[in-house]
Amino acid sequence: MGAEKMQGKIALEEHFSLPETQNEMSRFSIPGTGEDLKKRLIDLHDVRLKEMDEFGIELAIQSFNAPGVQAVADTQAAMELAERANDILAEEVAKRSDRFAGFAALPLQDPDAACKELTRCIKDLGFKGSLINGFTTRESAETVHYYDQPEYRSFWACVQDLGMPLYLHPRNPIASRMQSYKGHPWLENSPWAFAMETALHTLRLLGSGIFDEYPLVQLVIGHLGERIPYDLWRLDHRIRKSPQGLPAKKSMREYMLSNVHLTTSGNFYDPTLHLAMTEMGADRIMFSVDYPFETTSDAVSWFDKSQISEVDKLQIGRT
Ligand code: GRE
Ligand code: ZN
Repeated sequence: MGAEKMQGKIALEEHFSLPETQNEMSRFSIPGTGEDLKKRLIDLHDVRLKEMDEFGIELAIQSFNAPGVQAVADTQAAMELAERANDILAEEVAKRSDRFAGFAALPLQDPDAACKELTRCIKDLGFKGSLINGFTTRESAETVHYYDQPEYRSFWACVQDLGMPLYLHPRNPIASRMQSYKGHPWLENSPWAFAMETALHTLRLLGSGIFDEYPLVQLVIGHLGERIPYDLWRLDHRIRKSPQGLPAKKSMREYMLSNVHLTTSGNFYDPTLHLAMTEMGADRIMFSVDYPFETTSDAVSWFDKSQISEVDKLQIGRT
């Protein structure tokens, strides 16, 4: 039997913010905990690190809060915010590079600028990849740019050349597409809307043929796959019967098994993990918390005791 408390875990959907990007998140916080959440988002070296020590997380890859740079309509402002967030993160990570690493925030309002910033973050700042908060807004708050659009092909070439993963993180649909949630605010944000939006974006990417063109690109999606593993069989089953001009050469399952990894962020439940492992294999699943939107205690007290083999636990938790 392995130790009950696993040491040396690595987590990779962990968030920080800057003071100027905190307001957009206040509506997500649980009433009464807003100020604490804000403090936790700014802090790296105090409570965050103490909890990592307490719960056996050796390394946590940090990323800029959602929707962050993706929601900045002005391209120049988005470029400046990304650069600032990445510089500050690099500075903080450098203080404890044994415990923290960084994912780049990228101004996808301009695909070339995003490639330049990603190159800088990986080559000069030592970041481990990027984390993108869903589609990008550009010019006006009501625009939506998904990365299967042709203007992003050069960006995907850049991601492949640099050889580092891209984490596709949730955001809400834009206001004009939230009609279906009207009167049901409990379904907005993290309970449901985040996953629907992120699953749709992921499936758009898989179906668009981007991974035929750039087969080495590795996407990461959180929350044990944003519901996709559960429906993977049905997706391919129905698409096969009615492909409707699908550009991609392979099945969704094939892309999931060659181009996508999942994390356990905010989804701390054995049956869901078992299903994800059955569909994806333990080597495509990685432990994460989603700090500070989730508690380290909830994530770890579940994961350390989850009913999986010690080999799988090590694979998912660290290797
Ligand atoms: C997240 O970034 O993961 C997040 C939010 C807001 C609420 C929940 C959540 O930004 O997981
Ligand atoms: Zn998150």
